[in-house]
Amino acid sequence: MSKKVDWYDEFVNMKYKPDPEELIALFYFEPPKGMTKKESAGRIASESSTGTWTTLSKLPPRMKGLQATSFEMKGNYLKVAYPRDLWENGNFPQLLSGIAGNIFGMKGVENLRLIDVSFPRSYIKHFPGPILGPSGIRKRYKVYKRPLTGAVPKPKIGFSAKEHAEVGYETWMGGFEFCKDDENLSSTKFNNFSKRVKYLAQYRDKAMKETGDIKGAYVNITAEVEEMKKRAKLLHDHGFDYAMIDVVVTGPSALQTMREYLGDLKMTTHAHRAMHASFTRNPLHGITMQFLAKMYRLIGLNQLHSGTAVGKLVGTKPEVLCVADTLREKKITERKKMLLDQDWGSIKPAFPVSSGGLHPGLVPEVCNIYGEEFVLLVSGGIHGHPKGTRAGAKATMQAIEAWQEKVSLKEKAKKAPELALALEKWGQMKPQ
Ligand code: RUB
Ligand code: CA
Repeated sequence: MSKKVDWYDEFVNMKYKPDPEELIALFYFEPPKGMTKKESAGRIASESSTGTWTTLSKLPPRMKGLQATSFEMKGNYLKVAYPRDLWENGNFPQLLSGIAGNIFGMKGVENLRLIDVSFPRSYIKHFPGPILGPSGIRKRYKVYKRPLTGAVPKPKIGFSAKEHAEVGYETWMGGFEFCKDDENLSSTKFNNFSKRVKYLAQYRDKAMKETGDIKGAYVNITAEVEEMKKRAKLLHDHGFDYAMIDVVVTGPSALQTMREYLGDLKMTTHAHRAMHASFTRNPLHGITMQFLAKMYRLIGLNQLHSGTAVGKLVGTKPEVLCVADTLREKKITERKKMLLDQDWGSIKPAFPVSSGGLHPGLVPEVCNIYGEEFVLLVSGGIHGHPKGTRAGAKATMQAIEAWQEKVSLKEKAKKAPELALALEKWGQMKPQ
């Protein structure tokens, strides 16, 4: 009889009852041809914790207690329990290197998707979470009982700093709270970051004076970390309380550093998720958006793009709600195949942000999905208004009012000429 060469079977135990202190991960997985699910499940738990591909001559007794265990399999859904001691306090990159690391590249899986992780309090408490929850942000901006509103000057890149701020001014004057940079705008030859901040501050002050409302901006500081700090400081010096970061491309290590730095300045963050779809979009392989949302809330970002369900980018309504609720709720109860139980303890909530292909005709649908607790971004859908940006923003605010007043857009448009023009152009179209 041949000798046992691997010990993957020691990482599977369907009778195992996890300890409340363990981290529980939910995966979707498919074994490759010729391998059983159990063999594949053993490889997932092994490679993401203490294992290697073959039996070893030396195993100190401690090892047994650090092994992960695949303990529940329902169809292609697998739960794995990870001992708390495997994980360093407050080090999110380390966690990713385990539960979202080598396992995605193993020949022992045909497909693998990390859906969610349930964290014990003892893990969560080493992360700061957002410095302010939505209620704190609402207080700063004095906006209640409706979504906060913002727009990106479009085209998304190409304006000079001054032109950009002028579009921001029109956006603010139309009733929106925020002018937002786009994800690929940082500091370019034609639109220098410092100049943009200077002009935005001037136009913001003018708009505040003329409207009597509080106005802000999500200016994109995305760069190398030390540069991001300088840009955040410049924003702070010009009276801005938000910094925007492209959070997927900069990564959790940079974000943890920036959370500390921005927190000292009492600044909040707007998190753009550009690049997420390269690994969240495939339903069979990769990482879900709700897991990313969980990571960003723990690290302490204040608001995160979470989809529209009706706009130009992929994402179904249940997916959008998984992300929104992960950001907003204090406690989550298991949602089959989508979310695990999670108690957030004292970690504050964050705002979901709905953006991408929206226009006034879609506002009630988006508000029906999210309720009032979110940030609504309408960009092309205001600048493309037949009468321009300011009228487009007004039309969007009128659509929000219609939703609050529970009247149809058509009814509202009778007394709202900007909304009437927007509906004439776009109706309820869903852009692609
Ligand atoms: C929106 C836009 C945002 C995307 C991001 O512009 O450019 O970057 O919404 O997508 P517009 P998501 O309103 O003109 O479509 O929010 O899904 O990450
Ligand atoms: Ca964009």
